[in-house]
Amino acid sequence: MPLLDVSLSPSLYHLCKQEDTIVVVIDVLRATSAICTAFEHGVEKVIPVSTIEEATAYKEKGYLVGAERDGQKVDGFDFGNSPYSYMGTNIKDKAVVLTTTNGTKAINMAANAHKVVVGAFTNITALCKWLITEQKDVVLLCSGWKDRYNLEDTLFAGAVVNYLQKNGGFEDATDAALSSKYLYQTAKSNPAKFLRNSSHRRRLAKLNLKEDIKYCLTLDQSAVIPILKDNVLVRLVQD
Ligand code: 3SL
Repeated sequence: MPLLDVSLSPSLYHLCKQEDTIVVVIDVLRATSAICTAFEHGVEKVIPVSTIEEATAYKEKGYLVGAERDGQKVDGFDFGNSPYSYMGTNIKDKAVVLTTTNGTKAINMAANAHKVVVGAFTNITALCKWLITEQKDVVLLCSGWKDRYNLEDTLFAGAVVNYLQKNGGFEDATDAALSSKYLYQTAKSNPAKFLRNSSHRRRLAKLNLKEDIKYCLTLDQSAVIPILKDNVLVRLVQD
């Protein structure tokens, strides 16, 4: 029977089973939501890089590059990390390079797992249905904030655990997975209200990014699941 686990921060990921495991990388506010949005709007691939130096090298080669640090777009790049930046026709059929404070680092950290996919509230049902068809051990990797726990990624992890346990035969779950599920069950009637005092929601609200938050908490705007192949995110093609 497959096991569900949650890495509540990147600093705990080394304790999770990684071989023969599907890792779902989560950075609800906002990196994984932005990535899902880019695929929904036709991007061909997203190259996640961890540093500004790597992003700069791609920019110099002529790539479209998004770069965010501490919630803000980094000067000199094409995009920041707002999902709204990835809705234009300028990204269609193109490769986009992306570096963000936490999300792209978590994606690269998980690169050696059996499969690495990207999850957000915006693609949650498609993601959960696919995980049920795979019947593999799953680690939900919360990107957190600079190696710290955060509420929104845990909430999403809990929503996935809740769905998989209800619909998918995933009875085995670690305490981290169960506590995420219990958190989600407390919050599910009004996730936005539940997150009102969370640190990153307040950080983004100060930067006038309330519309981004609203968008990132909206369910099922896409059925696309981005998957990592040779260190590049592409659209998962299901049989
Ligand atoms: O940490 C990240 O990767 C970002 O999602 C943070 S922010 O929402 O762009 O501030």
